[in-house]
Amino acid sequence: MAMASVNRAVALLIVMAEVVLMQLCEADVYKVGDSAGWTTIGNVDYKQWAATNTFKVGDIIRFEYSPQFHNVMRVTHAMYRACNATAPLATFTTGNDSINITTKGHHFFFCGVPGHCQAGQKLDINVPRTAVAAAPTPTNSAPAAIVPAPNSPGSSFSAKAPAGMAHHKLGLAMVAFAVFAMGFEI
Ligand SMILES: [Cu+2]
Repeated sequence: MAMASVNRAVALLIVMAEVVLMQLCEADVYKVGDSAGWTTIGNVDYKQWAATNTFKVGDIIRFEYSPQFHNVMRVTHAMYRACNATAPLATFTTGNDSINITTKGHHFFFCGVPGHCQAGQKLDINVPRTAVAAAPTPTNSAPAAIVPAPNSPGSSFSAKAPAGMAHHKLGLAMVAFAVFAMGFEI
């Protein structure tokens, strides 16, 4: 009888773990500017576009544009503010560029064609540092969550630590323990 309860608890735990994993791994693809794409035509408000989406680590940002007229440069915050295209961190020129978001924090892009960034063809993708998905949060936040992560060169705005991920795992462990304990009581 007790064994059956434990088995049921374990089955429940596996289902819950799968749900959490699905939430973590489900990557969305965002086409920058939606139907307008990556352009200077029509005064697309990329700030507004970014604000209406919720980005997370694992998402893909796709820039679609005519490579004759535009490009994509990944830049630092300082370069982004100044529209300084002299030393981008990366340059993309295919006209259909998919960029993987691998860290939390801000990711800055603009078009490197002279005048285009100034005209508003610039994009700030912000991945919130706090987990968006509702996860059981332990009341006593463990210091183990602080894990140093490598910064991308030249950018001081990339993620400092995958703290959300660590919290997630800690939360999952707590749920596992709770379910397991319940299983024994029943
Ligand atoms: Cu352009």
